[in-house]
Amino acid sequence: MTKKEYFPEISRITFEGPESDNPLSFQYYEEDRVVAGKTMKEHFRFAVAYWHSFCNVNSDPFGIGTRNLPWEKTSDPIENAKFRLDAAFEFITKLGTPYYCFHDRDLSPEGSTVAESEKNLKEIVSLAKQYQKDTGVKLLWGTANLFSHPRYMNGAATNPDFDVVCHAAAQVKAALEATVELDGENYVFWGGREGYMHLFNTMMRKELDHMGTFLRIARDYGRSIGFKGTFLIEPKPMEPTKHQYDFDAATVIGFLREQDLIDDFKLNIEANHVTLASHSFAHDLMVAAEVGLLGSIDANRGDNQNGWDTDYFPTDLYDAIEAMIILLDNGGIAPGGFNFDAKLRRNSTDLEDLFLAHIGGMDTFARGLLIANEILNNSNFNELREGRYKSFQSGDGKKFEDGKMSLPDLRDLAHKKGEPTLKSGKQELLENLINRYIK
Ligand code: XUL
Ligand code: CO
Repeated sequence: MTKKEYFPEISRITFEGPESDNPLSFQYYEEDRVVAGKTMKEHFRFAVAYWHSFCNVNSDPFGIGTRNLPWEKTSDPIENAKFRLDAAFEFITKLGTPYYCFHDRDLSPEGSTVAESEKNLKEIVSLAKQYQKDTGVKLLWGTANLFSHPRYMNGAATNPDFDVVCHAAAQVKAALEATVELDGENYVFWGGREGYMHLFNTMMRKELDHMGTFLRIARDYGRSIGFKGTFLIEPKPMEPTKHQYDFDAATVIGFLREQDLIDDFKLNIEANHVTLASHSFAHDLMVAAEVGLLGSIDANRGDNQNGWDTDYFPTDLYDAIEAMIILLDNGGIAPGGFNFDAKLRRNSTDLEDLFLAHIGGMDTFARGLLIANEILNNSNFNELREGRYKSFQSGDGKKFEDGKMSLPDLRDLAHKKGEPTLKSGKQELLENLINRYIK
């Protein structure tokens, strides 16, 4: 890509290694380097989030935007959408992520009717298809924005008004078609306003069933138009609602089982959403991975001093190591990936800041991967865990696991064996072990 219209000072970001002091280079992310049998590019399948990177002007509830978007050149929103696309592909190819992700309304503006919105989206999608072909950049996932428009103030699929549910369906139908047209590998549902603001003006059971019905018909339509990828639900406990139905990984897994969606849906785990639910990022990754439902990752982080979804770029090495230990054990993330659902701070106003932020995120995970791989290969990390359960490997413990023991059987064993000896959990040993590998 030789175009230099929007980021003229910046050329393709390359790997220069940890010794380099060039902030516009990768210190750890070396896309072709093979680690644990796969290139780094294949491990992460990094994606740029269209909304934060190309639409967000860094406004907050207390002030207007501070970020100048040079692609917002005219008063015609469709023309701007085309400039934005041009800028997006210039940025993505210079950064070198293989994927991007979008909401329908990030790509093209809402029209005054459903048909006009559909026409706008189709027009930009046909251009995006050409950009993808020219650059080799691919679509990790598409989604529909069912939370910004005032009509969704009481929810989308769970809105108490059926007319709103129909509008949500129209948007999902068009967004699914756009995703299929662009060969998207996944499709995301983030239920931003699928929840409640007050428990007693809400029929929670009815709304959950509506959500299940909505997701089943969306899945069926997606499959009918040739979508072969994974449908993903992105848990979040709250914000913008007081309570969001897709609270955390465990809640969503229960819902998918109850609603007969488990074969087509997996989870898109976002770090800052998990911490909002008072878990660690690693916790929800593990909850999803252990039942084969870890679909994709929205990479970002919260702030220990703030209780909201700050969407910082991920720079916490320790979190990245924990995540990569789980990812390596999981056999990777494909066909999902790592989408930077992260935004610049309001006072990050230089054009290069968008590059610096992504470079930091990619390097943090690449370094995390290298360290996690060392830990798994060269230490007794997994044996420490497995060893704690060795009493279930054979004999009566194994019989219990196999469901072949009754409560009285166990009582008799307890009586016979007497008081168990205390066995250390070795937590400090494990924590020290991880730190020893951070070099
Ligand atoms: C909001 C959020 C969304 C979803 C897609 O917190 O994470 O951007 O990722 O709708
Ligand atoms: Co997200």
